[in-house]
Amino acid sequence: MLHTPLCDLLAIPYPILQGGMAWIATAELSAAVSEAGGLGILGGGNAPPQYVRAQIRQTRKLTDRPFGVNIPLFSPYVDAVVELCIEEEVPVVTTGAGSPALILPRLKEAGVRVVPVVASVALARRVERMGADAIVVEGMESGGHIGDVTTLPLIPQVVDAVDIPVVAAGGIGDGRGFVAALALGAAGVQMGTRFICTTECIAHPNYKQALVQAHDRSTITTGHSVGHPVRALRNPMSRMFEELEREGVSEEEIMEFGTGKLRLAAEEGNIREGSVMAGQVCGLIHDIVPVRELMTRMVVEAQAVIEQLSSLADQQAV
Ligand code: TUI
Repeated sequence: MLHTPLCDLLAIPYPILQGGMAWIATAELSAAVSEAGGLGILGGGNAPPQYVRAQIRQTRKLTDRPFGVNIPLFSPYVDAVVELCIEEEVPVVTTGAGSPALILPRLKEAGVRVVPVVASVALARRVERMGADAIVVEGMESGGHIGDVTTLPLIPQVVDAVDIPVVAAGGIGDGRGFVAALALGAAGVQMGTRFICTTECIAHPNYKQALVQAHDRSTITTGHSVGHPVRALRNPMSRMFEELEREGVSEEEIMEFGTGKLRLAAEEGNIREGSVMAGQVCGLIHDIVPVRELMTRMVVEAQAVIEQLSSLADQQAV
C-alpha cells in the first residue's frame, strides 16, 4: 500500500520526503523522518562545509537508514559541499533554487542519487536529460524560495513531460494532499512546512507556534524585484521587505536586508524581525507532534481517502 517506484529508487518504505530546509532540517529532524520510513533531507543552506559534514555524521549516529542533503545552488560553498557529500557517501542529494547543470555530472559519476527541485516544465525536461534520478516539482504554495506556478496545474504538466519519478511539493500537509499528489501522477510527496511542526525539529518554539496559529492567508511573497521570490509569514520583517521593494531600494541593499533573517527566526525565535519562511499549508497545521505520529497519520489518512474514493467509483448510477 502506497508503495511506488520512488520507494525502490530511494530504498524507503513510504514515498514521503522531508524538504531540506536551511537551519531547520538538521540531523534531529532528518534522522527521525528516515527512521519513520520516509527520506529525511538535511538542509545545506549556505552553511560552510564543516557544518554540513557534522550534520551528516550526526545523522548517521541517529539512523542507519538512507537520507539526503539539500544543496541550494546559490550557496557560496556548492562545490565544497558536493565534494564532501561524495566523500561521506551521502545516498541522495537534492538541489534547489537554480539549475544543477554544473554539479549533477560529478555527483552521478560518484554514484549519488540526484533529485533536483524544479518549479517549471522546462527545467524538469533539462534535468532529466542531464541524468537526474527523480525530480521534486515544487508549486508556489511552498515556503521559502519559490517559482511562479501552483502545484495543481504544475505536477501533471511535468508528469506528462518526463519519464523519471516526480515528487510533488507545495501545499501538501496531510493524507488528502498526499493522495491528491498521487492522483496527479506523482510517485511521492515532499513536505517542508508540516515537518517544522514536529517535536524533533530544532526550529525555535516561537517559529512552530507561529505556524500553528497561522491561517490560509498568513503568508506573503517578497523578493520579486530581485528575482528571488520568497514566501514567508506576514510579519514586521516581510512587511518591511515589501516596503523597501516598493520604494525601489537597490538590489544590493535589499539582499543585505534579507541576509541572516531566516536563521534569526529559526534559531533565536525572533519571529518579528526574522523571516518565518512557510508555505500556504500553514493554515492546515494545528499541532506539534512527533515525526512518527505525523508519518502514521499521513499513511492512515491516505489509505482512508483512497478507500473513500474507490467506494465512490464502485457506486452504481441511479
Ligand atoms: O530552494 C528552495 N527553497 C528555499 S531555498 C531557501 S534559503 C533562502 N534564503 C534567503 C533567500 C532566499 C532563499 C529557502 N527556501 N526550493 C527549491 C526551489 N527551487 N523552489 C523553486 C526553485 C527553482 C526556481 C527557479 C529552481 C530552479 C529555478 O530556475 C532555474 C533555471 O535555471 O531555470
